[in-house]
Amino acid sequence: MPLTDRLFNALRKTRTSLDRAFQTLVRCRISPETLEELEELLLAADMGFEVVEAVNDTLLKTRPPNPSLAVREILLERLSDSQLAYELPAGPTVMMVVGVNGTGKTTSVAKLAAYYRRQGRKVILVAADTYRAAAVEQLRIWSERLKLRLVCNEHSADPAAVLYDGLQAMLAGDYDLAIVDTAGRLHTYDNLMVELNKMYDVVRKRFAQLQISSLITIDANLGQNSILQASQFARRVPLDGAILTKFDGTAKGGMVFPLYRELAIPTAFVGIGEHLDDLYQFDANQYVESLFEVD
Ligand SMILES: Nc1nc2c(ncn2[C@@H]2O[C@H](COP(=O)(O)OP(=O)(O)OP(=O)(O)O)[C@@H](O)[C@H]2O)c(=O)[nH]1
Ligand SMILES: [Mg+2]
Repeated sequence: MPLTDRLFNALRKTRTSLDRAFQTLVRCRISPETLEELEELLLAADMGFEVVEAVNDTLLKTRPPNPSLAVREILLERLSDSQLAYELPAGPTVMMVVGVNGTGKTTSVAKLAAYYRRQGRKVILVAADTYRAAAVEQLRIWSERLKLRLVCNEHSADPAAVLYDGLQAMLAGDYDLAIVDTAGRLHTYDNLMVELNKMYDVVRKRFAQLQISSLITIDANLGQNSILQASQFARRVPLDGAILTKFDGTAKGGMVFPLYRELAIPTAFVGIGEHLDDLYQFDANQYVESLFEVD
């Protein structure tokens, strides 16, 4: 099944309940009371207060005959700033994948490797999660499946040292994209955040010729707390985009909006399953369409 169809399926729950709310609005007059159902649904889908306020204001002010169309436009407009779209730098690049524990970093690293290899990039993987032996093993299995070079060092507890080795190997070989798996960390653990900074310093100071691009993985099921976590990460390290993981099986498909509007983090990819090709490159138009087209 094409990825767009699978995104459409993943958003089914959100879409059908939104549609029900729009039907109510068409049947009854648009008023603060009748808007309540729609408001609750938008919040339950994690679209955030900014979206809810804009929807309320516009619908109350203009009372459009087709509220669904009006809301579709509001949502599209909110994602249309192309300056904020994610793009991987063209030259030799270090892609850091960071995020809270269990949000899908290692799986996403493998999916990204497959994705960018298809785009013609020469990919090398770096296993910089030195906390768990199983973490390196997990990425090794993916690297073998993908037939990609993996740099790891089971004997070093310092992820910055592993990263250094990985980037040396990148420059020595014919690679132009190093994808780095990092350990899961909570933004509240200061020493782990300092460690992450140290990794960025390795790239900036020792490999100044390489570009850095960082993606944060966010589990779509975790709700508003993820926004707080992402904002804390963003204060400590540069974030260029988000991978919303576990979109399959969630009714919370709206995180894209607060991430973009409140934190200026564009959604770069959406994870829709556990397999290598279950990675959808985010497209705002397709995404908004998927929230509205009624099946
Ligand atoms: N359904 C679904 N499962 C996913 C997706 N992405 C990751 N997973 C699953 O989520 C679990 C955790 O994924 P990992 O990639 O190990 O997460 P992690 O962030 O590397 O975890 P730590 O290294 O422990 O912090 C695994 O069982 C994955 O198969 C997704 O898009 N959809
Ligand atoms: Mg991991």
